[in-house]
Amino acid sequence: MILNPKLETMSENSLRQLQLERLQAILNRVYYNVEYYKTKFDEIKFLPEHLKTLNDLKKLPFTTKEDLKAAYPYKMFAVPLRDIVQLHTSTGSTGKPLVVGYTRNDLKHWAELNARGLAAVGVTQDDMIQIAYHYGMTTGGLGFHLGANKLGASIIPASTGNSKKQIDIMIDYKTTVLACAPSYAVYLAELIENMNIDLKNLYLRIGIFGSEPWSEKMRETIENKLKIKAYDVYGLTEIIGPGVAFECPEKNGLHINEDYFLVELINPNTLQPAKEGEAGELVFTTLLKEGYPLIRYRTGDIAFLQKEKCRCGRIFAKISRIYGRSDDMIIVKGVKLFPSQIEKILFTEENLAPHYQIVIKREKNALDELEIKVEVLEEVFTDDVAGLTKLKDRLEKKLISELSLQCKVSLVEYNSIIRTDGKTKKVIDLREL
Ligand code: DLL
Repeated sequence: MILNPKLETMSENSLRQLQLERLQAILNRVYYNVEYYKTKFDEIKFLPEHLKTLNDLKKLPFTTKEDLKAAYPYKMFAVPLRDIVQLHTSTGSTGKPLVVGYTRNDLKHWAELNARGLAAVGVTQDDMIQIAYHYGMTTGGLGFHLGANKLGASIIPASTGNSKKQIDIMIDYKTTVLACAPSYAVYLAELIENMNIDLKNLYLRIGIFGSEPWSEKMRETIENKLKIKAYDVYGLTEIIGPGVAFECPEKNGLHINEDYFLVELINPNTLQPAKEGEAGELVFTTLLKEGYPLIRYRTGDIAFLQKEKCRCGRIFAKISRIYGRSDDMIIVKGVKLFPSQIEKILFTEENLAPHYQIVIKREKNALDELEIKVEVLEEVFTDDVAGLTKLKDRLEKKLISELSLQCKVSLVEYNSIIRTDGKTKKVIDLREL
């Protein structure tokens, strides 16, 4: 179902006109309310009224994650704190997280965007939706919650974890829609299989999965094991959380909510627009955000952009699945992290050599496993076994606490991690998506 046909199926001309008006307004808002943007625009002598066409946006500089980090915690906010009604934070950056703020209008819009995505794949007020994204500082749980609430579906705010209980809930409360990370859906499906639960006891019909990369093969596995239809949904905290783009029943790309977000695709090396038909880095400009508006934000996410009209009737352009990242962010069990975060913790210890490798595995029937192999200095490795065990335990504790993720540390002999003359491969991802 198309939740908001007036907007989702408007003509190309009306959409571009609406985007232009909203862009002019948001440039004014950031120029006069966010010091960072005023400085950036002043450097190139750009005033908001200089924007006459959508193409003029290209004159403005990109905003990067580094810029947002430097603005910690509130310097990117475009309204006084008294107008902010909710805060969220992103995971995945080194040190302090990014803090994003929502005004009451932002929350209203966020609800609309997520409701569109849910309606698109057939969720209605007759559904019982189990939201097994984390409810907390990250955006998954509460983002879907707002959307499902707007739609009038019955919400089970299950949050993450406690998998057996999730399955009990699914059966007893007659869940019809499951929203969670795709790797968690595979895990739950395999657990259901291993527990010999007859699928007749389940009422599930739709799955809405995002927040990490997944593949057509994973879609097939989930659909076959749970006998549901599985859909992709994309978003990021900085832009709003879930609700940036969603799949429709055509299942060949995710519609960007283009009346809220202006999309560009760039070559991450040249920073020029990606060539027609080429993959590139997604760049978004928020068109209506009040609390935390961003202009030309480089997401780091690599995808294709499809502009042909979709058979579902929506006008909005589609992105392909996310193929990778232009930086080295990795996503393990839905938790986003950078090798530099791990490195920083390792180097708080004296007896380690500066050589490490991050290995990610996914055994069958299991969730992702994170192993950190790190070399110990030659003189330390041989003598003191008890000392090594203590070092390993200490490192594991620090890493688990910093990353909020279970992980195993393996202390290895000096010189056992292969050196190359160029960039050493720090991340070995053995998962097959
Ligand atoms: O992951 C928001 C979200 C929650 C989206 C629930 C969908 C469902 P962050 O934690 O800020 O926000 O992480 C954003 O996750 O830049 C991508 O690299 C990755 N990502 C999000 N959705 C997808 C997806 C949420 N469908 C980062 N496919 C983004 C691949 C995804 N990667």
